[in-house]
Amino acid sequence: MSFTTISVVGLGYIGLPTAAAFASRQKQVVGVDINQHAVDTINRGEIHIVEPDLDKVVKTAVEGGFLKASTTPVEADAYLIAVPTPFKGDHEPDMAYVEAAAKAIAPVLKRGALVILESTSPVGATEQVAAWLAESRPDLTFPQQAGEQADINVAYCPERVLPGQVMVELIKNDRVIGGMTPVCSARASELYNIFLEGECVVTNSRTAEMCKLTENSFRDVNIAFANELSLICADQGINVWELIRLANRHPRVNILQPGPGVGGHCIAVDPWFIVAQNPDQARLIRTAREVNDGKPHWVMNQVKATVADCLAQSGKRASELKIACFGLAFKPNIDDLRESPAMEIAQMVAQWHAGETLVVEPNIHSLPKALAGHCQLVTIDEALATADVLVLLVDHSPFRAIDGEAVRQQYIVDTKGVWR
Ligand code: SAJ
Repeated sequence: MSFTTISVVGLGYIGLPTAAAFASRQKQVVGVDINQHAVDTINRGEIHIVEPDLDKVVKTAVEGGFLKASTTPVEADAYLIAVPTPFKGDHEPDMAYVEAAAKAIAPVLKRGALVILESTSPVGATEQVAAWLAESRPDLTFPQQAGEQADINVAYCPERVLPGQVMVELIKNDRVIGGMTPVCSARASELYNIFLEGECVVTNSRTAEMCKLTENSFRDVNIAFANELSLICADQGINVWELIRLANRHPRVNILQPGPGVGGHCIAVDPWFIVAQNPDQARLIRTAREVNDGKPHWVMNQVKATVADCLAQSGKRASELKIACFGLAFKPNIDDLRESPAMEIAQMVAQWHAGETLVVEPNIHSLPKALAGHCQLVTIDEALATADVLVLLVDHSPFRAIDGEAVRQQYIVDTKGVWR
């Protein structure tokens, strides 16, 4: 059976671009979300998240009648579940949204449908989804009961797109397809081939689940190595950026860049899923998380030491001193402040500092609640003209473009090596 109607459950950073990609290939797509505001916004042909080029694709799809949003699931040939999987206080994965999504689509499932889990999940989550569906629909058969003959096919296919480049990577990246049976994988590949230019690489659901967690843990461990080097180099009086540049001239060395810590909703979260399931084996992965999570506190100590130097040299009182934090986003050239180490550091600075804390963030128009009232949002020029201490937290392009001559301050904490 080919796919005419497709339903995407969860219209966030992954679900909405995916729904729009299918709709742009003239499939009838219904996006489902519990957020009424998101549903209304999309049905007006607008978007509620920031991602380059997504607005145009959604507008065309909605105006063409191929994409609509709803708060209630409808019957479809294929379902993609793309809801959040955060972790709980103890770093255990929280599967409540996935469970709710599975239980919401179960009543409208029809024989022959394909269900795909895309959300980053612990190993075994796809089998769990199939179990929840089977529990709600004893009238249908599922792969764990009927194998290749099942009425409903179930697969895990992780998204791997980079925020800021979603519309390109969604189409071009290869896709890992983890069906519960070979038939499930074949049908899932057929579905993605509707818009995919990359290749569908087939495996089973547990390997596909682990593959997604592995990719982000690989990056986390490698960033932790760079962050650990930055601590060691600070103690040894060595410029870590020069060191990494030199080491990377070796043909088999490719060290990533240190920074204020690791942010975003993926790399700082996903490794914990492996740790939670394998606490005794995942020692390196756990330590990497701890190294990266500890970095903002180390940066804060650098700020305190730099301010102490500035006070001693200038003879000013702390209340007379202005500290300017450059950048709040979780990585360069985006406006996303969620899970951002730069935000965490700016908050620590504002709470600790007796004088004024300035913030420069060219990608936002007003300060988030956590900082409003404690800091002032200013332009690059204002900060450079009035601040005593500069703290560079994100390497946004406009910060990189600042002429070295314009930086007259000698008290600088530069977490990205921009003003070295
Ligand atoms: N970072 C460093 N040093 C580096 C590279 C990154 O400190 O050398 C920091 C960034 O500043 C940021 C964090 O790491 O705070 C994460 O940024 P990122 O650009 O590495 O990744 P994300 O979170 O935007 O997207 C990742 C991607 N995963 C990989 O590259 C393995 C993306 O492909 C995934 O789809 C996404 O996670 C996800 O949704 O899982």
